[in-house]
Amino acid sequence: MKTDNCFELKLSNTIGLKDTTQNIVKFIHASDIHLGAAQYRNEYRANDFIHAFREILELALTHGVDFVLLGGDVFTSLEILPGQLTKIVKILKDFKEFTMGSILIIAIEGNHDIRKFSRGIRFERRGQSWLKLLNSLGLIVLLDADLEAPSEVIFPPYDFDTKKGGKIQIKNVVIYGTRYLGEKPISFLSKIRKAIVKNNALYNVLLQHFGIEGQMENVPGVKLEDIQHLQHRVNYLALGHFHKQFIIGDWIYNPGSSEAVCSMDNSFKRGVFLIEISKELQEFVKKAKIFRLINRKYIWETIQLNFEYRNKNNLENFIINKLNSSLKYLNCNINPSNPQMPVLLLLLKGKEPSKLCKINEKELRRKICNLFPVVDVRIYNKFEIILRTLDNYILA
Ligand SMILES: [Mn+2]
Repeated sequence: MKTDNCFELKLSNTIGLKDTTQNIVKFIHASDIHLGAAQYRNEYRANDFIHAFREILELALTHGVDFVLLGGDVFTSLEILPGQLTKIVKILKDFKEFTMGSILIIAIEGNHDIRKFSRGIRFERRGQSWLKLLNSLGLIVLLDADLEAPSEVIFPPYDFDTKKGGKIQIKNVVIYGTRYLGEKPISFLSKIRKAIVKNNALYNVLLQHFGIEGQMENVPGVKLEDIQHLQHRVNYLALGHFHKQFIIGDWIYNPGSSEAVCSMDNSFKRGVFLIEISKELQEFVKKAKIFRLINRKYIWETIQLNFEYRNKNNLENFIINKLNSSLKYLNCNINPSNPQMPVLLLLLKGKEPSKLCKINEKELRRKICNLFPVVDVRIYNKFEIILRTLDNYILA
């Protein structure tokens, strides 16, 4: 039979068998996929985010997991081009068809899923997201709590008819989730804690989109001491938000972004977690494995400008000649869709070119991409700061 199912084509021989007993539960925990990132700037880079998403689902298949958790920021904003969304829907449809709906993809909304800045107006209060669309199509399970309700009822079980709910049970694991709670989620956390049912026969997972203070330099987060109280009722706190991976106290897990959303992400440890929960002698035992995804390579090049360039052609020729020798080692025979073709981060240092030959970043980027096997270029300037003293002016 002919098929165009992307999972069947690639994985027909490597599917992991799901454990059918109630005693072993496996899941993938991923976050911050940022689908739609880079879409206006570079199509290959935009596709990298979709590839990372597909790779997560492939891991779910090869390891025979029971479900996949996505800790928010599945999309990078409300703006997504139709071609991108079509690819994402196809992947999710193929996955559902290939698994016959047996591996649920459980998600919450992150701050990016509801974000749009258009003419300076934030859009988030209107409550729309692409995750809501995917949920209404039956392609994912989107969890959210009714935080206005009394705490006993804020997490109704997910109903597959109305496609609404705040928790879902799979084997003996119960997953609770809420949308992004804003920059200060602490005010909601005690209500959430009260609403989570403690039952020693069940393993509780709480899916949230916030960071923990101190895990990323200069990025605000929730204080660890303010969430310790959750540990009495939550066995596994599944986070998203910070793009840098961290694990705290063997119960707080943040996988990091699946692709590098900005060049800084490239320096972070990131990936996904494969978690296995088994019940031995009435106790839950957790095993965690970390997977790195096949991401696009990044390379840095620094070029020193030794004098103040006044002619644009000379300046560009100098940069291109320098790159000609330093990028010689790159493989020219690969396709830009291959993640081995790198993104070039170009740092210009030394004397700032004269105002007459200001670098046109867009133009230089296009030239470099045409001449070298790099998929995209980012140009950074770190020119010397010249203090203009009275003497300078007199000499000039
Ligand atoms: Mn994010």
